[in-house]
Amino acid sequence: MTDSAETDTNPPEPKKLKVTEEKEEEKEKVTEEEKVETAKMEQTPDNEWPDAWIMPDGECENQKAENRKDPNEPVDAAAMRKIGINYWKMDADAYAYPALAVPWDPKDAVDPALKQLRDERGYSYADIITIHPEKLPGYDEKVKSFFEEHIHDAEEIRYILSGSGFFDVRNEADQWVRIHVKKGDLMTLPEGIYHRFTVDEKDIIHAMRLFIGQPIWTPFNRPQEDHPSRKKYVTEFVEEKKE
Ligand code: KMT
Repeated sequence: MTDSAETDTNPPEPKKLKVTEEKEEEKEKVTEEEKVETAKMEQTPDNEWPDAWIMPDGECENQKAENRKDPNEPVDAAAMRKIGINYWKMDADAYAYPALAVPWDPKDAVDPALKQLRDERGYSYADIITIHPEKLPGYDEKVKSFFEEHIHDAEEIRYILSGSGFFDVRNEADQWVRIHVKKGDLMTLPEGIYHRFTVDEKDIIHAMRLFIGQPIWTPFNRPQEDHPSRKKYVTEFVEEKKE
């Protein structure tokens, strides 16, 4: 028997085997860690999405009131997702934010969940707004203009730090869906969706507004059927989702 044959048939030394096993374990551990790092931040389970309902047809007398139908017609998370809404419940109690900061660099985010969303979705700008008669110059005109039906040529991202308000979005049947946002709600509206915003009767909301790149706040008031962002929205969420 040659030396090499002897080596081939000999069982591997226990020490070496242990080293190999440890390496394998290490490899598995790294892969698991990598998986955690690359896992996308899951949206919040359906039963924790904000309360939403169909509004009655026609103008509303008081935009800050709930404006529900009688009987109420609730809108669930699946229906909101279908028209392009994304939603994450955040921990707004654990971190403090100023009442007003323009701009606020999302690189300064200390909340790991906010950091993850920022990195995954490319948010590179943020500011903080407080809508309240004593905190927002030109409050009355601003509240009126937020409530004009409009679209944007970019995603709208709002993280509610405190207070509450209503985002109204048009569904595929062109009805108003009223979404009651509150502290901890981080919601995105897709580019091109018809929408509007109002504070509720508590008259105060404190929110972070995030943006990919330089912010463009320009609202394009309805009708905007020929606007490229509207066309994109209709193709993606109205025509494709028709059953
Ligand atoms: C805006 O563009 O400033 C708004 O959407 C106002 C509402 S922020 C909760």
